[in-house]
Amino acid sequence: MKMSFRWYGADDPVKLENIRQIPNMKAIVTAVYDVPPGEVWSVESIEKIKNQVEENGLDFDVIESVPVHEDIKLGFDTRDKYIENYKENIRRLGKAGVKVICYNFMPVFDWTRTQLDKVLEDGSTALVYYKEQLEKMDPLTGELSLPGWDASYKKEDLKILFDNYAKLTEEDLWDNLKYFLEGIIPVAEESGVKMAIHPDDPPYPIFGLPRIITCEQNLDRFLKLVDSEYNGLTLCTGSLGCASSNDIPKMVNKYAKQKRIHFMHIRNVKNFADGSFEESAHLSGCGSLDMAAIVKALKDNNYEGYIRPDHGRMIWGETGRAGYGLYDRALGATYINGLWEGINYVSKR
Ligand code: DNO
Repeated sequence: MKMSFRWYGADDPVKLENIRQIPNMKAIVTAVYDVPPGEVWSVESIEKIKNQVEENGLDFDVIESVPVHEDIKLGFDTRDKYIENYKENIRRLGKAGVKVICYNFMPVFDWTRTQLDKVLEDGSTALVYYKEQLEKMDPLTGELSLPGWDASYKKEDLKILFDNYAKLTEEDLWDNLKYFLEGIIPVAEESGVKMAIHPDDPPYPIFGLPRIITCEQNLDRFLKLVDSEYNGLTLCTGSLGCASSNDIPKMVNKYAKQKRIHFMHIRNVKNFADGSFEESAHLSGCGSLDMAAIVKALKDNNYEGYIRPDHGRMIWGETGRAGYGLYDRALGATYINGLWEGINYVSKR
């Protein structure tokens, strides 16, 4: 495995100089943030972030994300133009040495939470998703905003998008995903870049919008849409794990064995009976997931892809981008390193 860390570019309050001091930190996960979704990334912008990363002794290996334009998800006629742009981004990133691209196929919104600063018992704050709060949220106000979301939508755009999605079934979304993959995967193969879809978070439809990358059955279906090693997964333990029906160690074991996981997002989540959840510290005892079983499943299958500690709580008075502070994610990386070393040690005895 290769340990990595997400960095939001020069504006990120978390600095590369600090990230590089986390033990075993090897690679940076980042993106070009100066162009709207659907457009081609300039070679200059790609080179600029690559240089910043490499000047700090880290590898520029993983992109999260190259966003997929909504016209592709909706299957509009204009999609071919956006797919061409996407292919060009893959080519340019491959030339710059990128090994993995993470993306998602969630309509309109990326990962969703109902509160970003829930104070936990120990005084830290965390991202949470409470069913009760969700029911009171109106996505059409345009006031919802989370790190990673496309913040450019205006109220009017959202209304049009929602109307368009109202006409789209889950099967249509599958067809549109297949069409997209058939376009891009051959280019990914030629460019030596592994594509790694991120699961839907939470893994079920919300606000009436369809979501399909949600469970083992659907991941099986996804991998068959284009049966290439370059069509793979970002296995996000927290996104899939907030549905208690998903057996995460089993899924990690299965897809790692098939060599279809290229990127792991590792974090824990505390689930409640009504489907609500809180993002907890990484340690197994703090949430609902068995983190040792997850790391063991990777180790057992000689996982050689990337791992990044996922969302952290805000601790020690840190302020910044919710879920993406330095301290708790660094603790997460250290915990994952510890599990990896421990499991390795025991398995060799
Ligand atoms: C959340 C992230 C997601 C992820 C995208 C991939 O913190 O894991 O926003 O980057 O879904 O496209």
